[in-house]
Amino acid sequence: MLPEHIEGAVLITKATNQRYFHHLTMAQGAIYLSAGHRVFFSWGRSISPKLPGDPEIREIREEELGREVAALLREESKEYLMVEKELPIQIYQLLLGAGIQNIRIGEGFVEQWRETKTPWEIEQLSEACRITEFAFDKILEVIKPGMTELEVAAKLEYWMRLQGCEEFNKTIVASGIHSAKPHHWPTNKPLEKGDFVTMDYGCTVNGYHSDMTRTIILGRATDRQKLLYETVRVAQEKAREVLREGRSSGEMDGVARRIIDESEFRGCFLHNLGHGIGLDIHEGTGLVQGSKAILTEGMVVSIEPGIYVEGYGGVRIEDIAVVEKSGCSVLENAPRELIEV
Ligand SMILES: [Mn+2]
Repeated sequence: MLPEHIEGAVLITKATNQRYFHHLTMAQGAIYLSAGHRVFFSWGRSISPKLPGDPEIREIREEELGREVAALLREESKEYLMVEKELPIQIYQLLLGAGIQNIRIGEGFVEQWRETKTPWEIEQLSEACRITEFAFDKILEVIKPGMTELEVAAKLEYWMRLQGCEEFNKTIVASGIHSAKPHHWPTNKPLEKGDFVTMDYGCTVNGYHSDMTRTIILGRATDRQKLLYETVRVAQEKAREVLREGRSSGEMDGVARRIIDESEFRGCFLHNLGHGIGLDIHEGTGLVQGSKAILTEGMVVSIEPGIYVEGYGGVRIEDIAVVEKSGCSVLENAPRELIEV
């Protein structure tokens, strides 16, 4: 598991990086990794390993961490301890206090391992996506003019909770002119007939995030609304069709951006096409304008083009997809045709 160039031992303290190894929902501690050891030093709770291959758990008090790590380093004759750049200062002090002198910072090494998802990780992502789509089906049954953006957000979260998700993403519900803001925060504004309603939301299962956006219309769409919607839908579809291993991040962004920029909505796609996703909602390689990063099998990215017209409204359609050798597997398949309710 440890890259060969790491001859020392590694101490993992960042929460999502720890979770990559111990798979526990409620846990506090730090993980020691070396060629010979995988130990989760846990404090505050009595817990047991969750999956085969998870680290051995040693219950300690937080103050004992330095001493425990120093003892393992001595036992294994390791020359140095590699830590993450986000190492909390109180843990740094515990390490120093235990006489550990040779501490090196490893830049994003666990994040690199996390880029390529295992089949188990893809199962967790898929389950989070299933729950997210379930909530979309439910909201379509009840959404109507007069409901507020906050009520829509609360209902989406309610249905995801009942399906057993762990946490929610920051739920965005943006209606009418608010939909022209990619990151609008839901308010008490009542939905009105003729509004675009953009819902960008998701949840976690075993720590793994879904992320989905759908825009619907209340009542009948005007011709301009249809044109705007259709331009985003085609841009998203095109990007899904061409996503595969070997494409560059920037090339992917360009595929969707070109379609929007060749329409009358030129310049209205205000963000990148997508981000990597996993234990963090934004992680790893995304689909970023101008980026030369190459996509490889097992990466998971969002595909989320949008058009935002200030003072008028906007549309975004988002799914997440696993990059494969000769294509991709889209994990969310809620309807993408314009829905008028
Ligand atoms: Mn997203």
